[in-house]
Amino acid sequence: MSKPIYILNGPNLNRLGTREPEIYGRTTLVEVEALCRGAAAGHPLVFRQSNREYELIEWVHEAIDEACGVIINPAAFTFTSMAIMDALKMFPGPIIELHISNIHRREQIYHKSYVSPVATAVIAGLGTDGYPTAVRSMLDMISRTTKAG
Ligand code: DHK
Repeated sequence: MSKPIYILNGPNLNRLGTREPEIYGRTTLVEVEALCRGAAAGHPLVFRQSNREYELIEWVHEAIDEACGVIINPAAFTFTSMAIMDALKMFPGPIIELHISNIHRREQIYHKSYVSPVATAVIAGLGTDGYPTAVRSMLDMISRTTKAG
């Protein structure tokens, strides 16, 4: 059985669909999870959301032992959390940092990510379509590493 891909979502993303739809769109987090499972084509996924920083850190620790890859939308913790950055540093597999909006086109406070320096790749600005895109990219990265042995 393949190890699952962990998809972790940070604060306020539980309000996706009604939260600032002009920035984040009208797709709900439940619908985003379904998009991810569709793109995973049967590869196991663990899909979670929390407004608590410590919980996201606990899930990254869990992923160190359980996951083949991590896709993380740290939301506002992107710009504040060295703790999440330090946790991700310990993850041995590929990490995709994901943002629904193009953070680099937004206000200055959204420009410096603590996660990007430890991520394999960053996806930003594709809207919620960024999630299934990240899943497909993660599957490609995993199959490449598996082939490389
Ligand atoms: C989501 C958030 O909640 C913001 O704090 C980030 C990110 C952007 C997103 O685009 O998914 O700045």
